[in-house]
Amino acid sequence: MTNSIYTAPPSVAETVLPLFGWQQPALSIEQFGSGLINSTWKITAVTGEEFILQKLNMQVFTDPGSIAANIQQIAAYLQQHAPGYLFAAPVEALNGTTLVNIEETGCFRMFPFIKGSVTKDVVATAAEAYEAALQFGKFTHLLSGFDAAQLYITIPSFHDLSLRYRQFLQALQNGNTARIAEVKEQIEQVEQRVSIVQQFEAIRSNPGCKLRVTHHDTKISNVLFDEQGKGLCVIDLDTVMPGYFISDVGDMMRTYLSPVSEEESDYSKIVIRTDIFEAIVHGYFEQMKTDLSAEEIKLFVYAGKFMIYMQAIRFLTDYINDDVYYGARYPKHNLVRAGNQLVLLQQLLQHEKALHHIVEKVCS
Ligand code: GN1
Ligand code: MG
Repeated sequence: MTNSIYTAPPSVAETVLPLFGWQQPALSIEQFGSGLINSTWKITAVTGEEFILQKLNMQVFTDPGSIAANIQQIAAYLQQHAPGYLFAAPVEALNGTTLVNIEETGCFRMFPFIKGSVTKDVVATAAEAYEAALQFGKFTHLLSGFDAAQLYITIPSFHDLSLRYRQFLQALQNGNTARIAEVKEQIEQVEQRVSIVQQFEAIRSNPGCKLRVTHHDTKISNVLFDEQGKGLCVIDLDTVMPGYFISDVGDMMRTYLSPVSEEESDYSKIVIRTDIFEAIVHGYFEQMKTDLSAEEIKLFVYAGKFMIYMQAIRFLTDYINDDVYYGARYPKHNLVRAGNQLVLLQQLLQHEKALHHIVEKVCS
């Protein structure tokens, strides 16, 4: 369930629905999904039709119009070049746009709920990981002829690890001093692994590493499945921007490899499932193998280090900054999340060699 400190009560939805032409109140409004940033509801109309309503977090997405414009460009490209691809386009409001901005309430948009589609919160099987990786690979692959530079940057420097590291150092200067003293050990662990930032810098200046249309939030709940478990498409396109493949592959590794999520406080449950890793490699390569350069393929395992390390830094920085970004449902929430990611990183590093062998095996 969402913890979101930004969650608005369903009555807000009732103010919004008339702006989308609804003449009768919804039959039901339920909170939906587990995102940390936006608020999401599933809404059933009196006709029985179902929709997803979302309130955008405008502290994070300061220019929602840029998201709508990106979605529109992508939808138009896919309609022309991949007409069979299922694309969950947003619904038009009465004012002709896909976003309604209600002063002092927020910015809302709506999507039709795709009938028969199923979402998952955790990766239970290798088959699910394969399907999801194939869908994220397919998304980037289908858009390989689209000029990524045309996309608006919806969150500047979103996956810029060097910037995240600088923000962490800044928090050590200006953050909550009691918390800084409390997390000394975690700070040391982050500092010890700074070579992950240096490797990112090398990637940025390597012409063999290409900027492509990248999803930037490849958790399993952003894939729609059919009732037989086949992947249908990806959703949540708010952070689709030019990026490196390590963002998408890395976030799959971060969120699929362990059977428990970043919320788990019993760190002994954090383990690396190598069969799930192999499935990610198979699924992603199914679509992307010929798009990636030999240099990029060598970075497949680094992708996981990159994303897990960045998420550990982001949670730890937020803890030091009194939880201003992610919010917290209990006092040490972001510290628990940061510690979880640091353990996950340690586990990944222990499996590094074995994971490289899997990539080589799948490639040959
Ligand atoms: C946020 O809102 P959600 O859960 O989809 C965050 C991601 C993090 C994730 C960690 C815009 O995503 O980058 O990986 O939390 N999105 C933004 O759970 O900051
Ligand atoms: Mg998201």
